[in-house]
Amino acid sequence: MVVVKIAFILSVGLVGILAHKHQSKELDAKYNWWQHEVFYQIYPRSFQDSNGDGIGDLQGITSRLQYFKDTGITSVWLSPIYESPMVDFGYDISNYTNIQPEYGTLEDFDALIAKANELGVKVILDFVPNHSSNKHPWFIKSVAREPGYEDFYVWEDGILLENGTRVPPNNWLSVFSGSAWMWNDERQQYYLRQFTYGQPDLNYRNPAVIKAMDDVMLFWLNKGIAGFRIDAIIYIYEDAQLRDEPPSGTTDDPNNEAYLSHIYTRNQPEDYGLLQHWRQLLDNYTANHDGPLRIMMTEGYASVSQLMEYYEDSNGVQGPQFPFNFDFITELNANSTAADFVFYISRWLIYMPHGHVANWVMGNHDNPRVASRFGEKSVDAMNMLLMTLPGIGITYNGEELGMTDYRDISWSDTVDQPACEAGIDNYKTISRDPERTPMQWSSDVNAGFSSADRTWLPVNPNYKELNLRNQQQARRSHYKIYQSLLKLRQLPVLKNGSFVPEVVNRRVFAFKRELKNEHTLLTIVNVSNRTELVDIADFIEQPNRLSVLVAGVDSQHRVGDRLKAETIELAPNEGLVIQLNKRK
Ligand SMILES: *[C@@H]1O[C@H](CO)[C@@H](O)[C@H](O)[C@H]1NC(C)=O
Ligand SMILES: *[C@@H]1O[C@H](CO)[C@@H](O)[C@H](O)[C@H]1NC(C)=O
Ligand SMILES: *[C@@H]1O[C@H](CO)[C@@H](O)[C@H](O)[C@H]1NC(C)=O
Ligand SMILES: *[C@@H]1O[C@H](CO)[C@@H](O)[C@H](O)[C@H]1NC(C)=O
Ligand SMILES: *[C@@H]1O[C@H](CO)[C@@H](O)[C@H](O)[C@H]1NC(C)=O
Ligand SMILES: *[C@@H]1O[C@H](CO)[C@@H](O)[C@H](O)[C@H]1NC(C)=O
Ligand SMILES: CC(=O)N[C@H]1CO[C@H](CO)[C@@H](O)[C@@H]1O
Ligand SMILES: CC(=O)N[C@H]1CO[C@H](CO)[C@@H](O)[C@@H]1O
Repeated sequence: MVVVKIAFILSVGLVGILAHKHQSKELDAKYNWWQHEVFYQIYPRSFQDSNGDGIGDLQGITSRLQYFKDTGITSVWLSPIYESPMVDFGYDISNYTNIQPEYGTLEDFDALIAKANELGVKVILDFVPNHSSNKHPWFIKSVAREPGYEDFYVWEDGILLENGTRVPPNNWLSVFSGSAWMWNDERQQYYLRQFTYGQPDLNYRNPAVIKAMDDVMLFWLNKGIAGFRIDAIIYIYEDAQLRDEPPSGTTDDPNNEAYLSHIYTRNQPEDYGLLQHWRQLLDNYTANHDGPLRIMMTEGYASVSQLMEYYEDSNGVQGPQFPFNFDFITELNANSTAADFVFYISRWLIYMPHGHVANWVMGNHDNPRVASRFGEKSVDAMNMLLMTLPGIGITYNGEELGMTDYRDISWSDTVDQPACEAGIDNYKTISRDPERTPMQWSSDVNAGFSSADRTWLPVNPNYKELNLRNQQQARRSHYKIYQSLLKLRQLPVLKNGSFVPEVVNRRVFAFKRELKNEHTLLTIVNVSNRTELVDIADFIEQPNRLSVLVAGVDSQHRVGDRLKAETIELAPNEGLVIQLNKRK
């Protein structure tokens, strides 16, 4: 038996520069509310349509807020709802302080916040600072060199060759293929765009841009949100000297972004400084207003050491409360061994600077769903991990039901921009549409999502069986297990307990959560497709009575069952949460 034992003593509750001066419960609730939250990601376009146009909207979300209260979710984050030409479904913004008309109005947003407050649900908004839409008035004014806006974007003359041809200033590539520089005839200059031509990069070396974006943040803070999820943070700054990037050696296609090693266009040191500035803005806002600590979480696919710098830099300057941990998406999959799981889970906890809080992202709108990545049988086990690991859990809408990707969307129904650009022969493997199909509420028409004849993306045909209402009525279901796990999270041992993992064998791993004077909890997962009989007596160390707290839908075990540490039988893909009752 391989025994890896690492104890992490979590100082949850002591975190937060403002918090530890104060002791009272109220202040703890104000400053530390987020440290053990489950944040639920709503993809607004697919959540609930209220007006029958086939597209989800704000009134739809408001009408479903009770669902969160019933489920035990107290925080949600919304993908972009701002005015946008929708080339990239809202990640191309033409007005940062207005609502996309098909989603509703600012009044609808106020109503959403009012209802959410009433139900005790906090709302986090997506913030997309890396670029605006080319339809944004700022860009139009910048093209026209209107005073004050000349340098809102990154403009360059490029290089005039001897034969009279003009070429971009350097070799930087767009994430979506080709040069990152786009010629603008009117201004007679190139602008930088790391994504589509319709998404020009804002120039954060211009203080006026920073001021404008601060104002955007304050606008939404004043509407009562609890913070921001910051999109694509690694792309914000580029090298000021515009140096060429070296070839990466991984592909021969000079138009493919992977052709270059992105040392001058991603993860630049200035990115951290901007986040620290926003952190100060949010902390200042909290200090001067009632309500909870306004928080910030960041999206950035980067190395673990780069991500840790976001929590705080080497001088201890604080950045976002947490950078998303995507290891369950990028490092682990259906082929991972028990050791892989323990390794990646532990890695985050080992690297994380002292006094910070871990987080676990199980899915999002850019990646295949859990059921499709790990297998449908693994849904409950993955939710058990999400809920019993130390720190914060992040759930993408539909994962509480074990929704699956709808991979068979036809070419004519495909709307995801990169998939459309890939063409009819290649779209299926890269399309993000399969994980963005409408929420499956019931077996009613369009899964209860919309009354339209046609929805913006087709509903997954498996909705007749796989839907919330069925799962609420069933005796056992993914949803009910998810709900019971949320209840379990109230236990002090899951809030504050230490974390001790163990690789039981190649296919089974477990971890204990321990806290003085509390019963220890143990989560155990079989990551293989065969039945396992394991002996964890050594891991438990002392004589204990083992009783099942949570079991999966297909499990032979029932809640309350007693187990013997020497002979725990786990079905393929099975996970269990077990309570260890100390024998007196
Ligand atoms: C964005 O929309 C709001 C509300 O309609 C409007 O008042 C504001 O002027 C717009 N901002 C810009 C930069 O166009
Ligand atoms: C000028 O030179 C560049 C680089 O050698 C070449 O790509 C381009 O086609 C030339 N333009 C003309 C008009 O000859
Ligand atoms: C926050 O407040 C501090 C002190 O009151 C001030 O120095 C700082 O500039 C403020 N930062 C922001 C981003 O508002
Ligand atoms: C898992 O392994 C199988 C067999 O080697 C392979 O076909 C499949 O692509 C792998 N899946 C992942 C997600 O790596
Ligand atoms: C967790 O620890 C913090 C700080 O040590 C403490 O204030 C809090 O009461 C503890 N919570 C529980 C549920 O034990
Ligand atoms: C389990 O997975 C292995 C390797 O992927 C495969 O060869 C085997 O057929 C599977 N067994 C079952 C019972 O599904
Ligand atoms: C990580 C990443 O690329 N995030 C977003 C950045 O902006 C582009 C363009 O809008 C989006 O497609 C990405 O999802
Ligand atoms: C939770 C988990 O990782 N389950 C895995 C169990 O084994 C099967 C088959 O190898 C995988 O598909 C699951 O992902």
